[in-house]
Amino acid sequence: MVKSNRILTVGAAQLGPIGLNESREAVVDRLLALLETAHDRGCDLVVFPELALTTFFPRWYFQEQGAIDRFFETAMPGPDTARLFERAAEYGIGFCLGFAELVQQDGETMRYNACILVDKEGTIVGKYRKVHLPGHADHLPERKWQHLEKAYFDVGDLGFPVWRTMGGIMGMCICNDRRWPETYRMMGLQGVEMIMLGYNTPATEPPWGFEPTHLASLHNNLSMQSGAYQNATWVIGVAKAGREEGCDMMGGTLIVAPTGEIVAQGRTLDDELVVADCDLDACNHYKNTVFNFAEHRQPDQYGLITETAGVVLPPE
Ligand code: CDV
Repeated sequence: MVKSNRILTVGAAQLGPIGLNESREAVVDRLLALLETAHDRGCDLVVFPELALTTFFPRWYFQEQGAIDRFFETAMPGPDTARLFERAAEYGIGFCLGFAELVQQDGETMRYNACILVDKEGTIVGKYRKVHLPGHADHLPERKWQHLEKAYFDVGDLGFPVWRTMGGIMGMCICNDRRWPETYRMMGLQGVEMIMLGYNTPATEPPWGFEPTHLASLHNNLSMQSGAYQNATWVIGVAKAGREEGCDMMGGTLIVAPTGEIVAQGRTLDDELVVADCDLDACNHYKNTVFNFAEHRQPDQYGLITETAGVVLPPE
């Protein structure tokens, strides 16, 4: 058998809690420590979680825009993140980083829950802005924790692109996006071979109401394993975990193979690097057989799919 030369050693860089007032400098120190471990373990690529530079700030209601904007980056790399880019390039490690992005577009200030893909030379090759923003737009004082993503972020405007880099076809999404089959399918239809995603998921109190801890973990795995299998792609899912300012965040960082199997998994609720050798050629088997889209998909027969976002019930 010919050995694949498309093996990427991937480090899923789970983060433990980040305090509300933890400085960017302190957080970047933690990212650099994980990068150092990734270097020692021979990683080609490191994936950091959603909003990896700050606490998960949408859990608080802030009235002043300035109190919200302090969590956003206006440049990438910026003053705090430049050393991450430099060290990663020195090591020849690519990375995916989630952060809050503040940008001027057509004379308007826009705020996105974003992530970037940086190649082994330190160049940003891709950007994704979160499309499926969960939670609510209004302050809900009866809730212990807010989930104000709909208030603090604009809906992502970049779709679900993929990029040819690091020897493969790479894509990204963020947290709640992982629960939606459309996310994976949009990238699957572009031949994606590795989807990188970070998440901040409460262990028991999502915005849709109380759930036993085992369901948070079941739905996390179920979504990523089915997305991987049905699109014959690797999925790297990376948690921000642990008790963050009193809110318990689930861990469960996963590396999922195109078979849908979990090949590596986080064991802690803290900073932890989960490593696996991911053979991009392992995508080929299912892409060429059961999920050969060109041969087996039947878009003409998918008549129930409509242009509206919601459900269209059949006539009574
Ligand atoms: N940050 C997220 O997008 N969190 C959502 C829920 C729990 C609000 C998630 O789907 O995990």
